[in-house]
Amino acid sequence: MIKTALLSVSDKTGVLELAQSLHARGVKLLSTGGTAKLLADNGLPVVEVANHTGFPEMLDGRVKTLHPTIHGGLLARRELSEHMDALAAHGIETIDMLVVNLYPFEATVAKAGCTLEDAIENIDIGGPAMVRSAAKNWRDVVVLTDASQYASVLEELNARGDVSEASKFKLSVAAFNRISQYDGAISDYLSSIQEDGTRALFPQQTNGQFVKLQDLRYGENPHQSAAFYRDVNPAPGSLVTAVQLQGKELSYNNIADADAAWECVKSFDVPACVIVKHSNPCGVAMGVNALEAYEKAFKTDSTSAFGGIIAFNGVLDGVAAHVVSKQFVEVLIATDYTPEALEVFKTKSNVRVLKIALPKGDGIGHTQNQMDVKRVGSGLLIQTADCLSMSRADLQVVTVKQPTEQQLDDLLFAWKVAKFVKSNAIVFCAGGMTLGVGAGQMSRIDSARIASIKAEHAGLSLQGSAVASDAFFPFRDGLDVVVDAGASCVIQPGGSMRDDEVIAAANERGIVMVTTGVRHFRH
Ligand code: 93A
Repeated sequence: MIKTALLSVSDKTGVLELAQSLHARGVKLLSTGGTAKLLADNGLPVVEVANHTGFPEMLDGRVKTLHPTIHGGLLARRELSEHMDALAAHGIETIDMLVVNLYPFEATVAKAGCTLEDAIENIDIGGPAMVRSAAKNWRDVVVLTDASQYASVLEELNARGDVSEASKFKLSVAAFNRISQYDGAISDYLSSIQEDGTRALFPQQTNGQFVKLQDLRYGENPHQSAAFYRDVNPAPGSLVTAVQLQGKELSYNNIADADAAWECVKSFDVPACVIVKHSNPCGVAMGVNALEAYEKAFKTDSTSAFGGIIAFNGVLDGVAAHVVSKQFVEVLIATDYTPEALEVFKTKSNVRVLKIALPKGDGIGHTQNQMDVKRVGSGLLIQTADCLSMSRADLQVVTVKQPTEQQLDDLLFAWKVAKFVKSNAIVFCAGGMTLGVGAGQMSRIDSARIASIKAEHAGLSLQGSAVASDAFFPFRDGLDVVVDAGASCVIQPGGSMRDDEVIAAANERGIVMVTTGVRHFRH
């Protein structure tokens, strides 16, 4: 039975409605300054913690609830007579429900210009102390640490007059998770403050704040166990925000490939389609609509597209869905589907259909501000995500021959795709579609050979095509391979010791070469 509840929240969302329902059930309300004021202003009878403990809030509110009357009331085990006798001896009442959300530390330090003093003042001490007391004593105390929990607890109270043991345990676990997250954020922030007072991009320690989304059936291979986690605060428009509308459970490889496809397709600001196999794009194209983009992307490498992951950066309509459904597809991603499109895939119940909203704002671009993490032995490599994009103004023409408008468009398209292809990457393109993709080879010349062989197998002409190389050509041999195959222009970072030799070769072969000054290794 819940007789007394203590409410102390920084984020006041939903707390008034919760308090009203508790009051209607005859629950006595205790509360701290700001929360008490809100409840009292709305006509609820509420006892201020200061009156309850007989001790005023002090030190600018730093000491509000840190009092034996509060912690005794939360920690006493109701079934132990010694505990209850101790409470009685000191005139302490039990507190059966605790509703707390903490000073907004994370939001404060996320603000530009946050000073160390701002951050420190937003470290909640009394809130986490109460949460820990209540969560430790979970059999006797219901602990709510997030507004999203109010509705289900009220529902349970209304239905059965009490909160079940299972729910109380879950809430306790959620409470300790929240405290660990909170402390993690504090320790990450403080560890990032450098000697000169500025904040390092990478903290001295990292508490890897992730939330488990699901266990996976297995990992990359069936003998490996696996699970899927998301960041506590996922970037808008990232894969973890996807809603699965139908189909089998996503596998480890599905998720990895879906991420590669989605990140690539998201980087286009016109209708585009990306088909991924084994984390490499095997077909990428732009079109007037989803259908045209898909048909062009499929043409690049229809063999590899079998069983692929297909992503669109817009809504998939019935016509396009009908054409896509003719191929074997593992995962389909779009920003949305028309009812006709969904109808098409209903009959193919194995196809995993995902819907992901593009991030608001410009709506395009690589997921920003994400850290890229790679496990090495017992260590961790962390880097900022490769989210650099390139425009015409960034390009430098290094050959005698100057590019046409069409060639510049093709080169920028090829460059955009190359960024998402495993190194060494060589990508032939023309007319807004890939013609041949050479990925993941240990030598650039082999990637070039593979890309041209694949175009030939697909029956695509490379005459006049544009080629992107994700890093510089160390020798002229790789360049000769792509020009022999028909390329008329090349985009590459430049910066090789033998740039002169490579540029001379481009001039000798009569092609256009532009350099970007940046490379896009991807491993
Ligand atoms: O300053 S504190 O660390 N010291 C306390 O004793 C204390 N008790 C509750 N912060 C404390 N709180 C926090 O106050 C709660 O966690 C909550 O976030 C906030 C609610 O304050 P108010 O009701 O005055 O708006």
